[in-house]
Amino acid sequence: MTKEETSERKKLEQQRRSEGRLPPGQSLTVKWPVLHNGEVPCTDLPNWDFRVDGLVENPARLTWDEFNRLPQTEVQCDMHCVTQWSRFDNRFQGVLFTEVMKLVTPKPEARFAIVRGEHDFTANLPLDDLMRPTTIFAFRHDGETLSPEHGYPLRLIVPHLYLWKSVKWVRGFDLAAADAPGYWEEHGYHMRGDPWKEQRFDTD
Ligand SMILES: Nc1nc2c(c(=O)[nH]1)N[C@H]1C(S)=C(S)[C@@H](COP(=O)(O)O)O[C@H]1N2
Ligand SMILES: [Mo]
Repeated sequence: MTKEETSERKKLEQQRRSEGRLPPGQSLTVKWPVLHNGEVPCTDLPNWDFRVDGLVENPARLTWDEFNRLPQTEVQCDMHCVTQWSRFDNRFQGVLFTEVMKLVTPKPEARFAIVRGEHDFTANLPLDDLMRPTTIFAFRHDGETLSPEHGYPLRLIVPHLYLWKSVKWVRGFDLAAADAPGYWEEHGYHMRGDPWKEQRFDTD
């Protein structure tokens, strides 16, 4: 980064901080870093499916074409990563979580979800967090198809929680009555992960 870029970034960071948009312990990034465990999967769309299972009256399975036919919208949001970067004003295009929930009838005791990605990656989230109107299954970022390393063909985005909850290469979710740790939560990360409360590790 040049000196000018650094001072420009610092200025923007100060501005976001004063607007109350930069959570504690975070700094601003303009680039979009890539972080995940394991290899970027190679997706075969004809064999791709999206499943909703667990505590639902009627489990759902959608093919790629069926998922694409669900109503789509755009969410503008900031992203906060536990590795201390925040990226502002992202536009994600896709299907809201609430839209997918219209396809199933959750049982009354369903309060949590385990979201599943390729290679058995999972993240646990309270259903209330997923039901926010900004939680989206995204196909595109800023109008462009998601790149493979950011989650192509489909990625969950939960803007108000740390980004490890935003499962890349997402393939579905299971509803549950009790909270159970997902992949990073098994490795010491927080069960909820609210950046405004700095819920980084299970000890926070
Ligand atoms: N399927 C899957 N999704 C994942 C991960 C992963 O290992 N596998 N890592 C998470 C973590 S720890 C982070 S910080 C974000 C990073 O997203 P980015 O690479 O698009 O910045 O993806 C999250 N989603
Ligand atoms: Mo992460």
